[in-house]
Amino acid sequence: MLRTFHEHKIRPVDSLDGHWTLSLAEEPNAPDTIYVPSAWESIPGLENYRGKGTIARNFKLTEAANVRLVFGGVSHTANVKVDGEFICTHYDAFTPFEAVVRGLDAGAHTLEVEVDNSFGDHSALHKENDYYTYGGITRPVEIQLVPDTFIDKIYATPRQEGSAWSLDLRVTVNGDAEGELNASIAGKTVSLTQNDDDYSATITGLDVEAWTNETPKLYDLTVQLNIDGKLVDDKIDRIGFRTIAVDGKRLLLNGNELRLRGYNRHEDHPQFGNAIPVQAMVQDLEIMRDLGCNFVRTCHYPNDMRFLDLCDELGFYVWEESHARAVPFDPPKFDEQIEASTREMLEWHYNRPGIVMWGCLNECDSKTEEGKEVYSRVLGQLKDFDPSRPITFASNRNESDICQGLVDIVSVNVYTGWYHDPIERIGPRIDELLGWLHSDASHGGSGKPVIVSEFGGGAVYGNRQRCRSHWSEEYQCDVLDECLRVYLNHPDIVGAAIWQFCDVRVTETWWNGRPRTLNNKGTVDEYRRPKLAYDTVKRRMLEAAGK
Ligand code: ADA
Repeated sequence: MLRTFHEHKIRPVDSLDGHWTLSLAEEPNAPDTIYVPSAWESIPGLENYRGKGTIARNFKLTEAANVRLVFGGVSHTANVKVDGEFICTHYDAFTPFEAVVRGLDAGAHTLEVEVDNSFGDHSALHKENDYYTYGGITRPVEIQLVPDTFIDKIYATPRQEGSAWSLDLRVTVNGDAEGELNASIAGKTVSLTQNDDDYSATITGLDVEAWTNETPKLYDLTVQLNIDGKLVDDKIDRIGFRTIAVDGKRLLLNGNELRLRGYNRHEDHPQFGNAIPVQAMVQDLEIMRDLGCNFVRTCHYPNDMRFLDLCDELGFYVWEESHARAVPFDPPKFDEQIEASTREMLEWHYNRPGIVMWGCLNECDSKTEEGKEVYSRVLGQLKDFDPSRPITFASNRNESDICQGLVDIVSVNVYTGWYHDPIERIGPRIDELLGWLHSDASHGGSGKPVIVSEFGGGAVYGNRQRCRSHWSEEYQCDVLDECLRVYLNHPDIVGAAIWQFCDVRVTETWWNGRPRTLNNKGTVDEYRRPKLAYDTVKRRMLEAAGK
């Protein structure tokens, strides 16, 4: 299943997860089957495979039908063919996509996905980096049978009106037939009005409980499509009623001050690559909850839809960002690929209450006029699509950043105590940076809320040293203790996200400065074994939460 709940009661849906055939262009001795979803690096012998492969299976239709194939994620490029005919291509491991094939006959059909995880000019966002680009169909796949005209996307935006709530709805359909749409939630049903490109309605006077991290109450929203008086299609999503707003230097959730405490988390696991099973996702969130966190940043790309669902269910505030970590802006495919990653994230993840801000372009060029043009474009894309959420990006350009006028929330990655300066400078350094930010010199950042979006230090699991040197668990503990003491209690900082939740694999080119070819800044190691810092982080987080 693509989600943690059923999205349809009327539309027939089947999972295509399971064993598919595998053939790898440059590895003729590879096994001839692979489980979907998985990363091919988890197959013995393929730990370092980078290149092309074809992953295929058959599916059967009992009668002629229109088929909608939905891929949660293919890493990183997919060319989809049905019965040998090219259907669509998609780039980027981290956004879902669909392939619609109309009028397929009854009987058996082949589905082939040519997958490519190679680097080069064809890939501006997936490249050698401080995290790993795996290969394969790494998220679930579904087959859905759809009528000629079917429900495509639902965009639901909650609004608070005193003690009651309302919900603005926009629904798109795929197909030409004139239909009638209705939507139901929390005991109310409305008909939607047809506009040029979509359908819309506002459901008012909803007597619902607000969504917060302590009361993560979700309500089923059901949209149904009737054509010629006959019910032909449906789609269900889950809505949490909450608002998120910026008020001067503060962040407000449902009108109340919100402070964020948590982690940056990569989708990475030594056994599963980026194809993390749902039970392991749950455990990651349970660990973060135990640590006293309420916040997770999906660095540096959109996450698996099931992980976002779990955040909604368990009550985690999420910063989700489109895919880009410290990439240059001039590769031939950059403009097209960053636009698509950003648009697809917004289209597929819009309704999640957990997501309280959108981000983009982590640690890119935010200090030149050319760079600013790109920031302005991508941040503008986020804001135009969704004015209901604040926007941000994580900057490492310090006092030379010129893009802080473009965001609602200023976010800074600060590694005092690790890459530069001793631990004693953690407090003074953030105050220097805030001093600059709230002055005229900051190009428009003054007076905005601030998140320290990355900080921390590396520790190799098991490396205990009484001399507390770099890479020891003791040193990491000292850095995090001081960072959390300062950042969690600072009146001008609304959020702090430790870099990072767990140790993660990096590409081979990053071996220098990355012992074990892992980024070792996790509070838990790659197998989620707690390091010495675990209890320190927990104490500081719980203190800050008043627990
Ligand atoms: C940056 C970057 C992270 C990671 C981190 C580090 O801030 O955003 O992806 O590379 O540094 O570990 O140095």
